[in-house]
Amino acid sequence: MTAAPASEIDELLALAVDIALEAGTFIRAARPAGPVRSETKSTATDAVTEFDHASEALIVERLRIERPDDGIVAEEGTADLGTTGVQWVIDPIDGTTNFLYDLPLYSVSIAAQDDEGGLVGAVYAPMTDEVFAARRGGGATVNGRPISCSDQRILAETLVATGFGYAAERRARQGARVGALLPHVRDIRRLGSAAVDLCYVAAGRFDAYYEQYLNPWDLAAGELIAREAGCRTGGMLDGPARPAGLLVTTPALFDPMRSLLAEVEDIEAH
Ligand code: LIP
Repeated sequence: MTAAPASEIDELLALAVDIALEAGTFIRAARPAGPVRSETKSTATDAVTEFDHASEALIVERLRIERPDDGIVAEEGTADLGTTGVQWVIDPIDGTTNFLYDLPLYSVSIAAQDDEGGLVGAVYAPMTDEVFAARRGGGATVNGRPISCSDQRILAETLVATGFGYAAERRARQGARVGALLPHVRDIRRLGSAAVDLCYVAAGRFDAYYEQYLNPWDLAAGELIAREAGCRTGGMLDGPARPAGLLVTTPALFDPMRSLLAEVEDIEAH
């Protein structure tokens, strides 16, 4: 497929932002105070609510109207092939556990990709009313204002975000690793939404983020936003950024962080 013209990429970005704002505003308004019912997916703590499904339905309906021949893949089951070479990758609520507990840090993550990777990305965090956005080669913004990663170069002064999988045996190893990492960095944060974590590195609010066992929709928008904000992104221990393992840092921290993660990789969970 030939690369989309700049005008079309601008339209894709405007659409991603508009739909993320609509879906995020909807779930913020629709969520009742107090507990909400949920079902479980991969484990008893991997929750999904009626609001995840409603957000995905709203997003998919908008995309099918505005971009009927594009592909769509979304967390709660939408999988349309498409014919244009543009594929939308959607997390209707990233940070579902936070949403379930009425905690403020959840987001709607919408990305469009082509055969070269990320084209546009939009992440809207409704409770902080911040929409992070980027287009390939066009830089990154929050609420329309340019953002860039921090200039942190010192590992011992690095604020690191991470997250954990839903399976107990994975969490045991992930907990051992973060414990081994802690004495070597400033501090750790675990906010509960990979998309928000990635955007916070992009905005200089974190210096680094790593996580394993994600899904494509967790990072599709945020990884592009981080790269366009000047971050370096890649696999947690090697290779390219991917759901199985992801590391995003300021340019100076990437190699030291990857080396540190490799050192603590062999920590056995006790
Ligand atoms: C979540 C990620 C988070 C990770 C959680 C979960 P979800 O996505 O955003 O970073 O630590 O385990 O995968 O399930 O809320 O869409």
